[in-house]
Amino acid sequence: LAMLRMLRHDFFNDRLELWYQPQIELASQRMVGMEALLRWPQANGQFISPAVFIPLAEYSGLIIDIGNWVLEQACLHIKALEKQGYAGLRIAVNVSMPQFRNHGFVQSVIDCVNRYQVKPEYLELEITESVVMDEPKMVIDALQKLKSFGIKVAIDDFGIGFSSLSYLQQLPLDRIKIDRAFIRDLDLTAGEVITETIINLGKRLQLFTIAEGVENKAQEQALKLMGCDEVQGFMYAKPMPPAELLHYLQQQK
Ligand code: G
Ligand code: G
Ligand code: MN
Ligand code: NA
Repeated sequence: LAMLRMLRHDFFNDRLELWYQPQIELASQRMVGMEALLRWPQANGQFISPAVFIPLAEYSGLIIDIGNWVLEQACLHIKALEKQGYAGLRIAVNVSMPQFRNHGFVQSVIDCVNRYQVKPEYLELEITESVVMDEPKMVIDALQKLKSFGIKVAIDDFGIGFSSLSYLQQLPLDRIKIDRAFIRDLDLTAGEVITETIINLGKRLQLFTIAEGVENKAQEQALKLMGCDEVQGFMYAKPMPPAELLHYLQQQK
């Protein structure tokens, strides 16, 4: 648990960073939003992956404080971008199960949006299938409240979990994020069929679709033909700190 102690220490000493990865609308090729991704820098210049420390934070309960900080940073970042002439960009924030379980989660999200006077539709929450399946009723209830306030909801890593498709109708979703495993395998029949099926499912349910992990032109072209709405991946941009993101936006002009 040495790592947890370090994480707690670094978090309370303001050493976690929130980076942003652009999300691009395929039709216009314009950046329309970004995903916020935690980074934990180490003294040696390396980073410990969130895939490693988020589970620790979840198990210890630290994720509640970290999650609130992430939401706050995201709201501050939306406002900062607005002031710099980039209004209308959406920020997607990953939310994990203990945050939903925490009493007052819904209100704390709404308070955060109000405190920073962010348009609620510019904030999107990303939840995974496992969060939904863990406690469907509670999660659906919480999401409905957030949705009626105007906050957007995306289902993350879609297709690799064990969700029942019936929940897709009950969830107040706006967007499906197609897991990058299917995009990686787009050149194989299985990847192609699954990706196309998810995009068509989105169309029938009137949900936007975004493909994760897009790394090359062939994948982009295939997704365009299938009618996918948005893309995110190393081909466009890697996750980057706020100053670098601003630079990226300036170059897009
Ligand atoms: O950025 P990277 O690929 O290293 O992220 C690895 C995992 O960590 C992803 O599944 C991502 O959803 C998760 N993650 C990154 N930032 C956050 C965060 O702020 N909150 C939560 N709950 N998960 C995050
Ligand atoms: O699980 P989630 O979708 O929240 O995780 C997003 C993670 O995917 C981030 O850690 C990010 O670094 C990673 N990622 C983003 N774009 C690409 C990509 O094009 N290829 C690969 N392999 N990973 C990516
Ligand atoms: Mn995500
Ligand atoms: Na994902």
